[in-house]
Amino acid sequence: MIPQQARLHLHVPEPSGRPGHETDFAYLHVAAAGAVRRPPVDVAAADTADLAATLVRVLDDEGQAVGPWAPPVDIPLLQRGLRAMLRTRAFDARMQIAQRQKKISFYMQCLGEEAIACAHALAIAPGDMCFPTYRQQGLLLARDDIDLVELCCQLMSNSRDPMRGRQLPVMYSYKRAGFFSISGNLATQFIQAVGWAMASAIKGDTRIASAWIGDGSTAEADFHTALTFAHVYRAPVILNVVNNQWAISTFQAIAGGESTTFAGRGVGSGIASLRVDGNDFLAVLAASRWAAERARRNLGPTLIEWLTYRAGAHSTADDPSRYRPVDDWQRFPLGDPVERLKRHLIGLGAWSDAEHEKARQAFDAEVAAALKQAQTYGGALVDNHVPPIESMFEDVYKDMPAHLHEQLRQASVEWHRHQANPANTANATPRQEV
Ligand SMILES: Cc1ncc(C[n+]2csc(CCOP(=O)(O)OP(=O)(O)O)c2C)c(N)n1
Ligand SMILES: [Mg+2]
Repeated sequence: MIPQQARLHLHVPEPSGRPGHETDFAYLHVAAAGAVRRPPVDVAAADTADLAATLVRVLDDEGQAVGPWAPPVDIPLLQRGLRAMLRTRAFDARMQIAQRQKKISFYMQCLGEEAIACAHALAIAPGDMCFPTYRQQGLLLARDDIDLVELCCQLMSNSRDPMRGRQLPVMYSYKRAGFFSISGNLATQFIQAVGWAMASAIKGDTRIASAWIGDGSTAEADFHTALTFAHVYRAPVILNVVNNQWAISTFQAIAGGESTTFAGRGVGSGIASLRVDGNDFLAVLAASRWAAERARRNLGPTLIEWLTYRAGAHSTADDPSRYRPVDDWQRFPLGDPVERLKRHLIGLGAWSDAEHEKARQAFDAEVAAALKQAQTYGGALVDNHVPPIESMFEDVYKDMPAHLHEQLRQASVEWHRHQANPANTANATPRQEV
């Protein structure tokens, strides 16, 4: 006789908190600062299994740098890092307001995650190529050679938009700053980065790539394909997984972070991997340098899971109070990256509350002035002044093929009809969603 069997069922992960009931953050498995070993850069992938399951941290609760991952003290660099985070935060806050004021159609903040991109920017070298997501604006804002006016023009799709209105707002592209054009299709940039790194090695170059992806997007096949290629060819690439707990309204557990870690994916693919406190500027700096050195010394890829929290909404089209407690970020055990580095620098006697406030105000004024100037160049929502329709068809083929000529002709007729009488296409403002 066949024994009676249990009815089969599936497990559907759920977050431990929901609106109106507090999150239990015990699921994060946070280690103490300084507790995790720092292996030599030529460590075997399999020997990082424990590092992919724990959490590399440097700054303790008192703001002291402790343990083997603490980088050598470099006060000017840390001050630069803190300024970069403050600048990023000021830019985000102002652009969020600009969207609400209908000056720009769409925006995505990186509030709470600033340390990851800002510290990484200071750990890589000129010529290296980052393949970011829309939440690594800190890579640009940490630099002093990126014009904020140009960023604002991109957000406004106006006559000075370097992308000429062809990209969604926030989807910047800066070859000279090692910032690859952002893909709206999640995860595609992960394989592009590995391919770029492989090409760099094939050419016998010295430049490395840095790939970026969110927790949710690791569920895409491109993520796993990228890991296979990176592992097989020991591509000189840093594989960054930003685990900010959420993919719009979907909790990270549903992408596979519940019974294992995202860093664990790397070990399983034969890649040396770390799980790191992404709100700890010093830990991000140290781990990024470690991974960059491995890539530069032909020791192959490194996967780093950065643990952080998306403090703001996913985008201006999202309302997180519908799916998570409103005070979640205040209760997040890894705190605020800006406050933590500020405390550390004050402890070193290299910063003060007054300097902090002065820097904050200066960046706010810098951003406000940039936005104001950008507005003088028009914009899709400011004065309906957008790049000419012809620009949609340019820069694809050296010689435009006949079928595109025909499409351009048809589009031009429509365009000029609309320009003559915009009422024909009233409320044409597109709804942006990413
Ligand atoms: C292939 C693809 N699927 C879905 C989307 C819609 N979408 C945009 S962002 C996003 C969530 C991504 O979450 P995560 O990877 O965790 O990154 P985060 O936004 O948290 O930084 C989704 C589903 C998309 N842009 N591309
Ligand atoms: Mg996410």
